Amino acid sequence: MTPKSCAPFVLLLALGACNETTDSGGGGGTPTRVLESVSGADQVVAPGATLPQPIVVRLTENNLPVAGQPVQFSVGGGGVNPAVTNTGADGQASTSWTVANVPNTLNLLSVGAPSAQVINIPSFAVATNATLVDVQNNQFSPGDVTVPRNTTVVWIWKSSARGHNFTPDPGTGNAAWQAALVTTRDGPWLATFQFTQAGTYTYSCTQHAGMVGRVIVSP
Ligand SMILES: [Cu+2]
Repeated sequence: MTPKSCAPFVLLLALGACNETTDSGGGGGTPTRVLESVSGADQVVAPGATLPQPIVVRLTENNLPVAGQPVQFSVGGGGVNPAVTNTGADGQASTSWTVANVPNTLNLLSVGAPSAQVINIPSFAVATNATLVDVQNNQFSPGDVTVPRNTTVVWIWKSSARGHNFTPDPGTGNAAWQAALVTTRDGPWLATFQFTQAGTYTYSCTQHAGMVGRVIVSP
């Protein structure tokens, strides 16, 4: 199928546009189907672990399930089982995802199906000795954490997180802490900081009044 934007007299431009369309579609051409995440996104696990819940996606066309289509799951590290499976009568397909053994990382599972745009489903691999803070619902949760020195704190923006930043309060901590700033973004995202010096570290999201947090590092 040729998108309307691919007029023959602007061949180079058209090729670029066509390639983009092809890249984003599982089977090439203009996406006519919708591939969406049903469940299993945003799980937080230990590095190298298999997610406790399967990843479930659904393929639809005009809001009706599309059965018998190959869905392909792929990851940069770790693995999936199965990597390819057909959609069922409900249009759904699922896989089991084992994340790479890399601590404190955001992982993305790429999912494709014929004539549908590729989607990315996130999970988070967090070291068992790290401290987790959720960035959601216009708050850092928990807002206050107290940790021993050398602890790594991991802030997670899940898929539903919208428009939050991470801004160390000016004049607090050291240069590394000030540089830990994360500009305003939607989830999924992940930020980490290892606290090597005792003290109280304060920060906020400048987009939302009262969205503040503290890390108290014991001597
Ligand atoms: Cu915010």
